[in-house]
Amino acid sequence: MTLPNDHVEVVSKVITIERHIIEQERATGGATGDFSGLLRDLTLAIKIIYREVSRAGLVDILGSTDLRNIQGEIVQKLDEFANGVIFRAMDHGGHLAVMASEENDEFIPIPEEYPKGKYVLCFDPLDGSSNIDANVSIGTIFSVLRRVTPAETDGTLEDILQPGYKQVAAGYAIYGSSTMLVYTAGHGVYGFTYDPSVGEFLLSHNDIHIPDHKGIYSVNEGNYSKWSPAMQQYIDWVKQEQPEADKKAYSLRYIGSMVADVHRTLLYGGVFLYPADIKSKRGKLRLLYEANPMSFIIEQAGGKATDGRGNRLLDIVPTELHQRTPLVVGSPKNVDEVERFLTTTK
Ligand code: AHM
Ligand code: MG
Repeated sequence: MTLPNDHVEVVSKVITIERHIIEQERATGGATGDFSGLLRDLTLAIKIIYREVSRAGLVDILGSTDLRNIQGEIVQKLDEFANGVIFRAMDHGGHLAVMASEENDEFIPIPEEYPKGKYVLCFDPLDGSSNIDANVSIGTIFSVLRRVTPAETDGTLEDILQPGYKQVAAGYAIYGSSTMLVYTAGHGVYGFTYDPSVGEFLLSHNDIHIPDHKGIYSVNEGNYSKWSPAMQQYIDWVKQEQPEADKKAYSLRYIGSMVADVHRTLLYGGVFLYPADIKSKRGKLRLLYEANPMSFIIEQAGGKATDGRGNRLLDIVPTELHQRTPLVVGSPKNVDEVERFLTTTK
């Protein structure tokens, strides 16, 4: 079997994501089936989103929300569609106390008629959706926390505003040349590739480890003039011939779709950055729906995730639902290099 790199183990058995989750739950003890039930519901939502994303070029569902389809019904934008699918797949299973989505201004309560569970789900239903028209990979990102308010009551903002190190699971689906689901429940990172002919996500990337270092940087360099001098100096430095290895300058890879940029970084190594700048003083990406889940995955794969100012992203205590944060994630040595510039250069 050809592997994307030598950091991913060969998988010889056919293992569905559902079976993998159940086995992991058993191996780590305390399995009630609740958590595997939650991820099963979420996997179903992801399959439905995949189906619509893969049809996006065929049917006229792109563009503004007031387009009408052939039946004269109002057509939804794909990110709103994805948001609705996740809500409808997750609201009645009895696993969740409350949800929060990048698409909703307020948190999303579980409807009155359904039981309230012990978990909290934060998600970005379709990240990078501005790229859909160009067939660029986009994705769904999710983060699962344990509730902190009393069992069986309605979940509150307090359940959602927890630091990332409290996550019990996180993952993303990437809708690309193939569709993959990558997740961690705190015991390593596993990747599953969707086989549309059987309708299942099958384990393809067992126990993913990010390379220690790679000469790749990934950032929107169009923001250069708005960055701090320290950030500019780091970027100037990666473009110089490096004293070690093959002496080459770093390669730039930037897709502009976080799921795709982080996925590549996870498999090939390097660093993905979205720093603060003079216009966006707290960066662009959201802590709860983007930074925390990706940081959990990157750390579980042996990487690092910081805000570029010496702070581990997973330690940040959120104060707002849509809080943004500067972000530096990737191979541990690459992140250290960035930190060295950002914390010591004037
Ligand atoms: P979105 O949540 O509105 O899709 O925005 C998030 C996206 C990320 O996927 C990506 O990393 C970033 O925005 C790209 O931003 P920019 O266009 O400024 O480079
Ligand atoms: Mg997003």
